[in-house]
Amino acid sequence: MKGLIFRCLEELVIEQKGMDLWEDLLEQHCPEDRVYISARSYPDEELLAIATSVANALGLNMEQTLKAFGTYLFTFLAKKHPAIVKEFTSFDKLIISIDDVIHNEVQKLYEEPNLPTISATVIDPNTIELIYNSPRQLCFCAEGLIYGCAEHFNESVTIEHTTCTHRSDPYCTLIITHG
Ligand code: MNH
Ligand code: ZN
Repeated sequence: MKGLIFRCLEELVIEQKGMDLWEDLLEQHCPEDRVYISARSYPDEELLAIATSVANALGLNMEQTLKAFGTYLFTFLAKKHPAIVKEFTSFDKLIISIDDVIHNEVQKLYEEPNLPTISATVIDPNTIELIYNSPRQLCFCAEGLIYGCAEHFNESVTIEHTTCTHRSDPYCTLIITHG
């Protein structure tokens, strides 16, 4: 996972719980003197280990924690890459372009990013079916990103996670109902 993602988690933890907890988490889970550089890659296990401790500190489960993190991550990414997000004038236009446009741009900007495969299909004017597939199984983070995207466009959404690799399905299906 890119340092950028760790930087976002750092910002969230410091904002919610303070610098001392972040320092403790680094000490517990990382090699000495760890500094996250946005464009560099760091082990996925490190992110998961930190996120597990964050869940404990917040008294939430992993699913809730990854959703909350994903929601925060959307705003963070929109701040770091304003030009990419500004291409889109509505929630649904952005969602159906995650793979072809957004993550395609990310491929050009970052060296060997680890991205999920996402395909989104418009079912009707208020419904999008999104298929998420990734060896990292961060589907709850994806859900959070979608909630964050909805907030960005002042839309209200509900998400039904109808298939899930965490329940042994071959991929995750998110049925998104919006505005
Ligand atoms: Mn995107 C990683 C989903 C919008 C840039 N993105 C991820 C991951 C998920 C994801 C899930 C975690 C990796 C994985 O699952 O394998 N991303 C989304 C969704 C939306 C989205 C559902 C919109 C909603 N992503 C965006 C936007 C940007 C962006 C907007 C930037 C402008 N995403 C990234 C980057 C990574 C990432 C950068 C990290 C890649 C890496 O660590 O190697
Ligand atoms: Zn899932």
